[in-house]
Amino acid sequence: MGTLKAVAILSGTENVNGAIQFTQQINGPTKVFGKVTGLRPGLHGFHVHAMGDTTNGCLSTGPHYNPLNKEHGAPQDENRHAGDLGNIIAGQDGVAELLIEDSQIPLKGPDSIVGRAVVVHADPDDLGRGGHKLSKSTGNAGGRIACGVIGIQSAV
Ligand SMILES: [Cu+2]
Ligand SMILES: [Zn+2]
Repeated sequence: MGTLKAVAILSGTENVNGAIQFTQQINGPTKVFGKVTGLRPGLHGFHVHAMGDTTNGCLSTGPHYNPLNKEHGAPQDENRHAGDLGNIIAGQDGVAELLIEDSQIPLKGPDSIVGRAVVVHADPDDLGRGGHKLSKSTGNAGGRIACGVIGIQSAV
């Protein structure tokens, strides 16, 4: 049994940068870990978006990855986009270190996230609960301040 590995190098506006690693044991949950720098302190929406296309910056990564055609939600919700990974939290130094484990973002198979993109947002994701007209589609997380395409790192 091997471990699948993928990586996304984030870049964007306002000097936001980061590197996010993904690992998955065959048929297990995916671990997502890494660091994003240059953020405003506080919460920032963090998602897998559908396209691995940065032709027009983070805008061309499309909507939240949603192979099951659900509504936007929190990572622990039944009704959520597969790409809904919640928020990352930056400290006063503007650095967010994250460690997420999630079962809806495999690195292999028909719903694989490889070739799609990770996006960090300007604002907090309201997890579908904010009552805003965008809550059920994007969590009203504001602009896309950094993104990176998820690529295969190794599959041993
Ligand atoms: Cu997003
Ligand atoms: Zn979503």
